Amino acid sequence: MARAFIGLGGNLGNVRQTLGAAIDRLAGHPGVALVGRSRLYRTPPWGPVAQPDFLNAVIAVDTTLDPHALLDVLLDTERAFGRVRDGERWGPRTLDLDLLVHGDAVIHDERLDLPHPRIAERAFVLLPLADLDPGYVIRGRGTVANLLETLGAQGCEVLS
Ligand code: PH2
Ligand code: MG
Ligand code: MG
Repeated sequence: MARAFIGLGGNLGNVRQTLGAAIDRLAGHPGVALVGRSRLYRTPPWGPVAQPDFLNAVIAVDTTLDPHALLDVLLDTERAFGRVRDGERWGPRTLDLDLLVHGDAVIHDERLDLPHPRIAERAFVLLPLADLDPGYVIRGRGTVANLLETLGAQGCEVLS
């Protein structure tokens, strides 16, 4: 059994509803137990693409699935909620589920980079992660709380 953190985001359609339904679907998987759920944040788009604001959240799960099997469940869930992967990288989407951390797993292959390489630069990940586990140490970078203190909120605000 491993504790995993999953980032959720979206900026097309009724995102609040989509994120809630995606969490319910993931929690219903026999290999996944929902342990915690952050507040919801409205976040300015990060990256090179001009696009609407995102809603972002993070959930903590305990899972018997290995990282690649959990990734498959996340990709299935994205498809179930209308995600099409023909758009531009980092462009707008109905639902994005990112595996951020899976126990102690360190993986760099064509499908997975674990821990997720950009956690420490993104307030839209760190803020919801801090709701769940502010003392969590991002390998080689420090705790979530300390990283946030340096980075600031980058315009992200709590919705719920
Ligand atoms: N996801 C991206 C690109 N930019 N910006 C915000 N605020 N939130 C996201 O989830 C996000 C983004 C690609 O996955
Ligand atoms: Mg993403
Ligand atoms: Mg993604």
